[in-house]
Amino acid sequence: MTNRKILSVVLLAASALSHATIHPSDTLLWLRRTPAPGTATVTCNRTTSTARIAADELRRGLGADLTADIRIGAAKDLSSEQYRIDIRSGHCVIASRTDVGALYAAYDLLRQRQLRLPADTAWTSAPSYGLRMLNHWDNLDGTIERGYAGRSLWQWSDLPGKLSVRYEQYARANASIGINAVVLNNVNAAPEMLADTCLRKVAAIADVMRPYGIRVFLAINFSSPAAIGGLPTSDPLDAGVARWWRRKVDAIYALIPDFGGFLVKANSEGLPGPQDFGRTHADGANMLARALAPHKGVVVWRAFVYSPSDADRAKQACQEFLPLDGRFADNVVVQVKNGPVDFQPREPFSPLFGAMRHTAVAAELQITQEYTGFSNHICFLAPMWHEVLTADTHRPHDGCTVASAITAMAGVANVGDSPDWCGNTLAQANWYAFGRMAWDNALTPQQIAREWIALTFGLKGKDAEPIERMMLMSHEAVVDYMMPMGLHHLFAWGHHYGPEPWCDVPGARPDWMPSYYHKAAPDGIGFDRSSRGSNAVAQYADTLARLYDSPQLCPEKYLLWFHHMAWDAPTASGSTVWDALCAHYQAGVDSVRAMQKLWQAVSGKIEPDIHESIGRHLRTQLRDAIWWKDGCLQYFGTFSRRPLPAGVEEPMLELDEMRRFGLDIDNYTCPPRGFF
Ligand code: GCW
Repeated sequence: MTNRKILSVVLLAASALSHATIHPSDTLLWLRRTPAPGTATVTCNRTTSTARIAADELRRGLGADLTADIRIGAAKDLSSEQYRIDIRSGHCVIASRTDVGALYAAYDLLRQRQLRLPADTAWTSAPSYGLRMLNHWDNLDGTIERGYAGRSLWQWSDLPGKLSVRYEQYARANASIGINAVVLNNVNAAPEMLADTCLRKVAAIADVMRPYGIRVFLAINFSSPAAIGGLPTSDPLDAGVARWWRRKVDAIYALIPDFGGFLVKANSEGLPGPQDFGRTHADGANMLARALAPHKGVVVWRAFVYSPSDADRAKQACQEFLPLDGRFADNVVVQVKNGPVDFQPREPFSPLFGAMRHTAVAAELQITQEYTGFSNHICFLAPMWHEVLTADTHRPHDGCTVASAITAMAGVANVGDSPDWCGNTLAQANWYAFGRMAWDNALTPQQIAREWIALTFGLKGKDAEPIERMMLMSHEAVVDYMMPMGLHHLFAWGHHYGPEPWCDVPGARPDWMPSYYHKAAPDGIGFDRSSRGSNAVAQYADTLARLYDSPQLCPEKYLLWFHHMAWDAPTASGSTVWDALCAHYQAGVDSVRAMQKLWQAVSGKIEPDIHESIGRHLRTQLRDAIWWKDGCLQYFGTFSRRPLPAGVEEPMLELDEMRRFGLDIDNYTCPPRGFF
């Protein structure tokens, strides 16, 4: 049998094992391993619902060998969400200023107990950021934009009368990792979200979230005054428009006294915004901020903007937002995606971090795997986020990281109504990691992976090692088989799953075409953002601009992001650009095989149906990794006209065959039948 045929048999067998049952413990996420119920003695000096939840969690989860005393309000020296835990006397004392501080302490204590902390310990913990928020891209019709775990959690037609049990489970999971805000709906927002009937439904969800310390936000459509208010305009400087928003906001707070505020996507991808009326982002944001300020609400204004006209999309957010630095109201936070383009498998950090010095800035990360293989591929995202958070912006001086330049973290949720919440068990780790990093930005991916594996599978030390290694290598694997060396946006049109670097849709926006980004041609590959090209490098601090500007000094992982390189140009590793590119694609495929072996090594140590199900995901991932490698290398090979170097496997599929199914969204989960 040829290679292709052997793989074909394996993969067809794999796809025959479709849809196994979900393990019941999956629904409990990382909270599944609490010991015997009702055994611990816990006292608490408050009776609010939040305090009661904290005490009940400890009663259920602590075990009989420890008693606990929760003292809320005593610790005046602590900040509002901070807590102190002291178990040195063999009796546990939890001190906090607020009841939500005690709730976070309870979850932390349970986590530490499962991780087997030393018995004589005391520690204090406070969040790195005050706003730790999930953004749902959920629509009112129950669909989720870029969601890969079923339909929306929010059962709009049942609300406000009927509450799904999942709402409270969701609130609990979030609180257990410190998430304190959720935006319920898609940033591509329907104006109807603000209709009175909808707001009553939102209020019912907010009532469930409140005891868990979670404030509800809504994404709004900027033209709501005209769309649902009957006004002739939505111009933010129009007095009638400002009045309409004030009344709307007052009405929301009458229903939801702790409402968080608005998330706004404006003048981006066809959505309305202040620029439609000749106004700036600051004009728009500040008008909303004035309406929210009396209630202590905030406006989270997204910086994800790009227009079809500009020569380099990566530069546009800075061009639009930097001139407005310092002009946003105090209760406005500008939310910036981690990279300058769009949640690609790897991007350098957005130069807005560190540059917006007089504006509150949030980092927006994507937990849902729009660009990293959906919930089909195993890709632990903590290493990518860590890379961004620890990047040195050199602004205002060396050593100032992205983590220190931001005041909030937002994550685009990967949660849906599927029984395992996220599409597969391993994808739950990304939700967990986001919360943990937003609480403590000094945590490393390894620490988070260890915690999560222990909490989820009950495995530690040597037993946990294969899973830990698999998780920690998975992001780099995805980068290697999809878009190594700084390549980006090679995705198939529309669905963003498989490769389509050859995509050419007549009449489409150039910046929606992969060729805009990879610029592959007989003379080489990559986007020239150096000082000889679009000069996007100049948006970074001088130290970085100099580094990125030089093809010799630029880190290889960003080489083709910043440079158009000749195919034969040498790279830092000594090989040519073409050979290095081929080696990365092959390494991606090899890494997935290595991940399969690591996963095999824990068979028998975790629930069989979960093991089986992740095994299937990995087989799909291997198939897709080969699809990516073969598609990209063969296509780029039409320009490089160079052979595959030694060690790189021959392609399994002809380029023409791949071109045929590249657009076929229905086939993307098994592209294509009879492929191998
Ligand atoms: O990455 C792109 C997605 C869009 C999304 C947009 C955004 C919600 O493909 O689906 O729209 O980003 O972040 O606004």
